[in-house]
Amino acid sequence: MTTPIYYVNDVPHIGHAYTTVIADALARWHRLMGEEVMFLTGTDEHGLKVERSAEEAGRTAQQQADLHSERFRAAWDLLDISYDDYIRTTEPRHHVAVQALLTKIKEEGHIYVDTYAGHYCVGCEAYYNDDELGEDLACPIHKRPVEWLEEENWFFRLSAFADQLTEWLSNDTSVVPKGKRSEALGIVKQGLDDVSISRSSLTWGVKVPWDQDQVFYVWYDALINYATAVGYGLDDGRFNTWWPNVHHIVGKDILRFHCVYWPAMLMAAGLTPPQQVAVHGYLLVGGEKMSKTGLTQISPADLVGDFGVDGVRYQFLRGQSFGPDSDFSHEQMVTRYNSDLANSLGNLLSRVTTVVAKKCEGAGPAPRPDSPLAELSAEAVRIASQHWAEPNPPLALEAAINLVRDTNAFLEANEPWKMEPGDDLDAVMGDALETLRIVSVLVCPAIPESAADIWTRIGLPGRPDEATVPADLAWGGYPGGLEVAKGAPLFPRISA
Ligand code: ME8
Repeated sequence: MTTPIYYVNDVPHIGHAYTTVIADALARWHRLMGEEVMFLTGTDEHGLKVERSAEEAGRTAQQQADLHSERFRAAWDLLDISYDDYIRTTEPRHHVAVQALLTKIKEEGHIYVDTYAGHYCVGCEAYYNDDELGEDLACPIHKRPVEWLEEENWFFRLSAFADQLTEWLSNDTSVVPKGKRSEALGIVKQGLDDVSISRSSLTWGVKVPWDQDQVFYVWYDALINYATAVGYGLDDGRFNTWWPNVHHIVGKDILRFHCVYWPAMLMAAGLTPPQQVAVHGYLLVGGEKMSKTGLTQISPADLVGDFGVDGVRYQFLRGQSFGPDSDFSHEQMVTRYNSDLANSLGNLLSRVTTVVAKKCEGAGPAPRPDSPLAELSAEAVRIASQHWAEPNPPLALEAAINLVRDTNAFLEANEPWKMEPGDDLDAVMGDALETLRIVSVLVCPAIPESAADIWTRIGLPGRPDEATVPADLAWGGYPGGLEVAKGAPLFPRISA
């Protein structure tokens, strides 16, 4: 499971955090499923953009990379990102892999030398055709004029892979959601030009092993990070145990690189393309894409101060649809937090723990095998599991929160707070405790610490992320007789 590797020309913002939290939740879901997961993130440290930003800041490129790479890592540590490896493209292992993979592609006859001239956007680190540019030759993403670049470069014969790419893209799990797969197919159908993969005007990069005057163009170095991290060029045995079972999570701005160039490079090297590329839309702030070069920067740490780590994670996973662009605002975050976390999940936990303390002497009763909640729970598990796997986190979480709402409605209908021991009190409370147990597992990829807190408060040993799915999601797992603790509100309401 991978995130893009982020450029070290600036600090992490919530657009990066959005992708990283999604990838983290998916990695956690696959671990729950008992799969062996290697979750990779890191930083993209070469190229003109990084070199220039270092110059502007009065640092060497390496100093710039060291500083910002650590800032990304700190942001991910703050957001409870469970990465197994943090790759930096300036590491020796990565230089080895890039040189090995591109040498292999050259040996296969897919790399040649030619002269390149074209309009280049340093912000995107990409060439554009004239018809892709706006007025005054402005980059469509950065809205700033592009530059003219002309030099002798090494080229990758991308044009030779149109048929193989079309075949790969006709498999409906290769790129998801569907609209993004159609977009990738459209790019291939429009016709593919060969691409320049090296630069002679730059020194901050991985050296072309057969031409000491050139470094690889940053994108052809960056993409290979995914292979580096599982041992390409250094440990074939390890590489072969992981490849091609790779799931990339990326934003739509880099669809072309991940759904066309990267699979073609792999094919050219005789390797299998990725199992899946999942492409999401942009978070928009005030209708504008938030980016490091835009004005609307919001740091993840600011939001954590207001909503807590899990509050922020939940918003990224539940508040935005997966695929289309969507608006992001503080107001919307408050509304979502209060309705799903404070008023639904937090409220359910508080009601259950209060009644068990008052009326069951603090010991949680066991659920009924034929509870009216059993079927609702099975349905929620089925829907959530399907959407976690798709991946579509907002729909997975919607199913889990719907089960919470149903359980709250069940309590309101039964009013256990008015019951006396001997009534159906134990049965009702046992049923509600069981849905809390099941919901903790369903939501733990999204809000791991809060889910663990619920788990502990209802007396269960260990943590929900140690559960085995689907076995532990079957109705009836809450054993009864456990000590239930009433604590402080799990998600205190936030005023707008
Ligand atoms: O492109 N909404 O790095 P980058 C949602 N180094 N996601 C956003 C976003 C927004 N407004 N803004 C950024 C690069 N992102 C290359 C990648 S991979 C081999 C090399 C996220 O630092 C989204 O995932 O510009 C996007 O694809 C990524 O940040 C771009 O990060």
